[in-house]
Amino acid sequence: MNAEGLWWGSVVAMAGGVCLALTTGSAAAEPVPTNYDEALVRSYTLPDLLAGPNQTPATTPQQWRAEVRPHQLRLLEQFVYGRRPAAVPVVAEMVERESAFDGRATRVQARLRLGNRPDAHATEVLLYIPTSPAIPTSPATASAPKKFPVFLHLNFAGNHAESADADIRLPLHISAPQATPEAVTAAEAARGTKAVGWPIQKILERGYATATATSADFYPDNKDGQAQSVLPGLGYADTVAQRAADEPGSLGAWAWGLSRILDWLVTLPEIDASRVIVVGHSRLGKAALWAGAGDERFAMVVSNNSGCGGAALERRNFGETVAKITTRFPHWFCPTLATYGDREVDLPVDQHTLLAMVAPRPLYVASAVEDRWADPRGEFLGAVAAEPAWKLFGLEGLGTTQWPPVDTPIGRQIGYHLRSGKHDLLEYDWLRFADFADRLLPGN
Ligand code: GTR
Repeated sequence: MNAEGLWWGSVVAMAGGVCLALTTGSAAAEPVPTNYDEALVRSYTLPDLLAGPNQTPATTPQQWRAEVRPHQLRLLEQFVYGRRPAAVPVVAEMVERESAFDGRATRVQARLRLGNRPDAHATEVLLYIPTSPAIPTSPATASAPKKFPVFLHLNFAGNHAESADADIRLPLHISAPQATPEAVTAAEAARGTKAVGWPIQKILERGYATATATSADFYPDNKDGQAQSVLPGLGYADTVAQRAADEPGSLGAWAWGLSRILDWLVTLPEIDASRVIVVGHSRLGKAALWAGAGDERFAMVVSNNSGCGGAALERRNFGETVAKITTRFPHWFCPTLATYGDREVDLPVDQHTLLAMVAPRPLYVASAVEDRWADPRGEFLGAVAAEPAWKLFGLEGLGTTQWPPVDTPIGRQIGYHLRSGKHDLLEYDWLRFADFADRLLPGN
């Protein structure tokens, strides 16, 4: 991806190195080159993620839960992601339930109306559930279906793009009456184009159900998407520009949507409500982390290449920065974050704070060695810095401060791998998530 830069304002040389003080200048200035040199990463001190509202650090899980975690979560709302919208009733319509993959799975397509109003927003979820063992283990269990853990992720381009299966329904905004014939034709042409990022049968073979919905059902990913998003109906502004400083944007809407899908998943007899794992890639990895931070019903949280505003520490001036991301994507975060574009060091949080909101649940952070824009070392260091939250519970996080070799998964309660290759979500990643979940979320 081409990184649009910030405009040169000034460069301030400081003792011990060069600290690039980037300020937004006139449009005439040249874009600031993105820093990919570790030697230019400024030294920084991270905010104490154990500090409560009175700055006294938590020393017990009880203090964490009662005071510190709520305080840190409020800071993340106020300075980064915006207030978390309230839940609404989810009204589910089972559109289709069919056998799939030669009987090895059941495919479910369900339409979830997000609220009681007939004209409320809706999303369509595509879910695959492994077929229960043919022979019940005992008469007692013969009637009760096996309950499966489930991976849940939002997708970029529609459920139909995630698999070549011709029976997968087009996104709601494409199947709507106002959709143009060209849009329908384009959507049909997109069938299966993202399938490499969702190895459904491999996930099913590992004993996991797997579900997805398109992020556009909650917030179309563009700076003018607010009006068509779920946010106005939840009491927020109609446009990005009209938002109050701590109002959510698309990341808040996507995280909210993941929780609404969770509301439905846990009602299904074949799904183990105690083992719903939220997964996200890149911008949707930022959303998955924020969903897992705000909704502790998610048993495990997985960030894949989430980068800036995801797992990567913002105080590092490496790859994408707060100024760059809030300039290119003004609709993603709350407006306040953009005011810290050149002064991340003044934020009362950093991304280790976000990761720590998952504690003591299992957290998996995945990087890719060629994904420099996302700052893979910064994602690893975010996980290292989040460990004190797990330590409060007597648990180890990564268990090391050594960045591992490529393709060498590590970690205890926090898992991590640095995959060879580029910014992507691949079968290798999914199978490491399953390995980690096998260990951390063993079934009954
Ligand atoms: C980039 C953005 C990244 C990441 C990525 C993605 O344009 O700068 O933060 O979110 O998109 O979502 O693929």
